[in-house]
Formats: sequence, C-alpha cells, structure tokens
Amino acid sequence: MGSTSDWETMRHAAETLDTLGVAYDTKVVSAHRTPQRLYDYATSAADRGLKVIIAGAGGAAHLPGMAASMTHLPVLGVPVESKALKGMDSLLSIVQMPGGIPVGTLAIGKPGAINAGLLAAAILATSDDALAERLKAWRAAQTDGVATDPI
Ligand code: RP5
Repeated sequence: MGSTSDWETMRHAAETLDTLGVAYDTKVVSAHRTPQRLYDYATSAADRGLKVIIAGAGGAAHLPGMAASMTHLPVLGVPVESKALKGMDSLLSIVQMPGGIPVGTLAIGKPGAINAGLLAAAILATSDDALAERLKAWRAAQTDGVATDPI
C-alpha cells in the first residue's frame, strides 16, 4: 500500500487472506515518496516467491500500475477512498491502464480490498486444491448466511 493511512482499508484484504489461510506480507511502498522501494519490491517479487500482488493506493494512485510495469505477476489494484474526491481519482488512476500493462482493478475502499483478497485466493486456488476447497466453503457459508426474510 502507498501509505500507512491505507491500512484501514487494506487490512480487509489481509483479514480475508487470513480467513482463507493464505500467506502474505504487508508493506508500505509509495510510488511517489519511496520510488526506489517500489522498484526493489516489484522487480524482486517473483524471485521472492510472491504469486500475486495486491496494491492499494489513493489519490494519484500510481502504485498498482508502476508495480505491474515491473513484474509479470498478476497485480490487483485497490482504489483507496480519498478525502477530496471520494476515491474516484484513485479508481481512474488505477483502472485506466494503457493496453499492455494490466492491473485487475477492484471497487473503491473496503469492498475492493475484501474482493482483492478473494480474487487473489481464487487465482492461487487454480493450482492449490486445498485452497480451492477453503474458498468454496467460504462462499457456501456466505450463501448460507443470507437471510430470506428481512426481519
Ligand atoms: C497515496 O496518497 C497513498 O496511497 C494514500 O492513499 C494517499 C495519502 O497518503 P498520506 O498522505 O495519508 O500518507 O500515495
């Protein structure tokens, strides 16, 4: 994530991965304030064994796209809600990539962070049968938890 201030949003991705038993690491990596850290993180990601990168940032949110430009790993972008523009700036910064460097862009804020965790798990589950079973169980529990009556 681009800032410690993004953690309140991005912790929902981490909690989702915890629930599904997916290992991850968390880092603050700013495209603007720590560009060398971003370069080092993205260029070494595959060799360090990472399989998917979830990149959350707000405002002029260059982090996901810049990360994607420096690794062949799938990058999922979470637009963090900004104070000035409610995350529309974040969303458009992340989603509108030129053809050739994809970023899988999620919804603004908490729902996007949760779904980034779920989507990362789904990607990993294509080569991990045990994780696929946990993911299916999680989804079944979600379905079972939806009431038929509003009261
Ligand atoms: C972005 O600027 C970060 O991703 C964050 O969402 C936003 C504001 O950062 P702070 O000023 O709170 O550190 O780079």
